[in-house]
Amino acid sequence: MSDTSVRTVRTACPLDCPDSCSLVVDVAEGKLARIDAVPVGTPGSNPATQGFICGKVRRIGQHLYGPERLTTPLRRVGAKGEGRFEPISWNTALDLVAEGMRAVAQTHGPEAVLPLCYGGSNGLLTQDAADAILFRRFGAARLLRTVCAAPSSAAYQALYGRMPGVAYSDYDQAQLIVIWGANPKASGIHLVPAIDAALERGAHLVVVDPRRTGLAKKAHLHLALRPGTDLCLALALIRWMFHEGRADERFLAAHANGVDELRAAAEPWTLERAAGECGLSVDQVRAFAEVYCAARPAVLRVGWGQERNRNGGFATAAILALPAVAGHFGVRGGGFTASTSGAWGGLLDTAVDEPDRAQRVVNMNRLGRELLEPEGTPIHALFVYNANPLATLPDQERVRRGLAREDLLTIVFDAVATDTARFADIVLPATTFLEHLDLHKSYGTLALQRVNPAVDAHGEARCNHEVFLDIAERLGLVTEGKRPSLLDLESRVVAPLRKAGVDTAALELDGYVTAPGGYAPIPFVDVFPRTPDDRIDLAPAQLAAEAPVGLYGYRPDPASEAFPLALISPALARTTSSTFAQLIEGQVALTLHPDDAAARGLEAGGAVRVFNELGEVHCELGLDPDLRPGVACLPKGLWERHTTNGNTSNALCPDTLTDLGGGACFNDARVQVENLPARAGGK
Ligand SMILES: Nc1nc2c(c(=O)[nH]1)NC1C(S)=C(S)[C@@H](COP(=O)(O)OP(=O)(O)OC[C@H]3O[C@@H](n4cnc5c(=O)[nH]c(N)nc54)[C@H](O)[C@@H]3O)O[C@H]1N2
Ligand SMILES: Nc1nc2c(c(=O)[nH]1)N[C@H]1C(S)=C(S)[C@@H](COP(=O)(O)OP(=O)(O)OC[C@H]3O[C@@H](n4cnc5c(=O)[nH]c(N)nc54)[C@H](O)[C@@H]3O)O[C@H]1N2
Ligand code: SF4
Ligand SMILES: [Mo]
Repeated sequence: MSDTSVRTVRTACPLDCPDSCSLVVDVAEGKLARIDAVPVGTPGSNPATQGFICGKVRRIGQHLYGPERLTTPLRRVGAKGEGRFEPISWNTALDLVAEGMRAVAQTHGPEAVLPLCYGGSNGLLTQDAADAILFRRFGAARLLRTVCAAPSSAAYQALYGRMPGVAYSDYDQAQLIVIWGANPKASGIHLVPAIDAALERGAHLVVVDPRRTGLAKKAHLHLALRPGTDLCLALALIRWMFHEGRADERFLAAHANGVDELRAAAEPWTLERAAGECGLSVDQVRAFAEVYCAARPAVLRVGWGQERNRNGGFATAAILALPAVAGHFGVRGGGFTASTSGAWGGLLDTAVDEPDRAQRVVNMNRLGRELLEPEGTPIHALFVYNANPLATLPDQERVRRGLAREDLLTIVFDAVATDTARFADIVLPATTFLEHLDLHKSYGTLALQRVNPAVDAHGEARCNHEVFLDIAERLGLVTEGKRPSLLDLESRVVAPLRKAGVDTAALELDGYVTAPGGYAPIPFVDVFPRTPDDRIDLAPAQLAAEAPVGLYGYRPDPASEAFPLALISPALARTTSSTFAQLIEGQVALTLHPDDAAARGLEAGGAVRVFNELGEVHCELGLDPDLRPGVACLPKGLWERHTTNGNTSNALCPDTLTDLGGGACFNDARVQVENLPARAGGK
């Protein structure tokens, strides 16, 4: 092959990652030859990219053309879960899916069909697009997409109406950076250079995380709190500021409602009480409070680690309240950064305007329970796309038992043969973002970009748009001539932006479009809360109504004598949730602090059993002195192959819900660890 056959395509990464890199792809004979960041200074590229991308996407060729890639539709021939399939044609597969859905609807009603999707593609044209046309017109049950970000979004929406926060590029202006419940070194790597630049200039860094992460090692102060106690820490800072005269009363009077309610909620949280609950020293908490008030500008990056527990919603709310109480807004580099996905003020939401009439609502965090002991219309058909529920949802053993139901019609539509796909009746091969058109709004920056198809679809893979509309046609839900194209949906998505005066022409020119307030707005200068009265609401009535134990109410640690260790499951640099995990060779170890291992007579490299009342995982043990004692760690997103008995951390995660938003409580898993008797391994 000669070099002249290589063409170059500009595109953007719509994976579930906050950074949304602008990419350049070299294509040879329709296949991926090379993928990398657009070089620094390339006109129109998302400035956050800064000329580099993560290793996962640089090696995405292994995912595109690896042995797990699905290339044809498949029909199950073995028992459920056994993973024996035969290839079938697309026509047969689509007929079978449509007939199956019709048959379930005739016998049990359309709400017995549950579409299940989450973060596989964050593109605006691969979810809430043609899928919404199909499932809403069909009358399927409605999925609450709560596995991630639900409690944070509820808090952010209620306090600030999701007002945009501080851009990555403004971190180098800050004198203090607080990284709270986030690990940008793995999960949003483009924030790291700005933090490094600020540190070089003499800025202070505080990290709040039960692990001594890479950034925590560089921090001036690392608060290795007990998981799930962030609410106590944030409220203690708030109380201290009010008591010590450090609260910015003028800013609060001008811009916030609910100040007295917040002050009252914080009142019980003295530094001593919070330190006790968080497992920190009083001096550490006081030092944090002092530096947080003294340094200006101060910026706080709130991640998702603090939300994945029973107190996650109010923890995020109290953290987001800190810059308001301290008066940190109004200067470049001052305030907070949270998800930017709602920062477009409703101008960029969905491609379709289809009423959702479903009465049956299913919280995805309870999938196992809903499949086995339903709280409404029983589910008889499950359509999985953009998700890998067996690997990613809580209470894995229940999910697996649910998927194993012989009477459940399961369709799995994915690019690779996931663990979930093994339980399918019909498997449909999907294209990846390098093979189809999409539109992507970043959730860490304020860039909207077009995702251009770069390489040929591998095998017979097809994109979500085409497949959902093909099924809809077979079910008589879309009539010929009324079938929208991808470009139709794209223009519907951007229409409200155009109407609001935003120039969207850049999308067609490989450029990015930014939100109405600009790419790097200064909060309280360029942008303001999007609440009904444009003020911060520190005591939102809707949150009070939803709260299980009152506004900013704290629920204690669920640990017991039998299960004393808190299991956390943070992100791996090598995966995006469960995506790309098939490329991790060998098994993955559970890590413990050396003291916790020694107390149990466990050794590094030994086979252990991690267990609680929900399930058990058999795997290898690793020692990690950077872990807070009392905390065990087994990363999220693993596949069955990564442990000896096929269970992952999700088998130990309860399907209880967060205080706000119905979110997942992954980090409320409490476990015990013991040596695995020699014969207990294997499955
Ligand atoms: N133990 C534990 N588990 C967790 C968490 C935790 O903290 N602890 N956190 C979780 C978090 S943060 C999240 S966001 C969830 C993610 O949960 P999921 O969304 O279930 O996980 P992903 O790995 O993102 O799965 C996406 C799947 O979609 C497929 N896909 C990608 N693009 C397309 C497409 O265009 N079409 C179709 N049809 N399929 C496509 C991918 O190949 C992949 O298999 O997992 C949660 N799971
Ligand atoms: N490489 C990579 N990048 C990703 C992902 C991935 O899987 N891999 N996932 C993407 C997705 S879906 C999401 S939602 C984001 C998540 O982005 P982040 O929230 O940055 O996710 P993590 O890297 O898991 O970092 C969370 C940190 O919180 C800590 N933590 C755990 N429990 C607590 C707690 O109770 N309190 C506090 N303060 N900290 C706690 C963990 O030790 C961990 O270091 O990242 C996205 N980016
Ligand atoms: S996963 Fe994140 S860091 Fe990697 S290319 Fe995509 S946007 Fe960039
Ligand atoms: Mo997530």
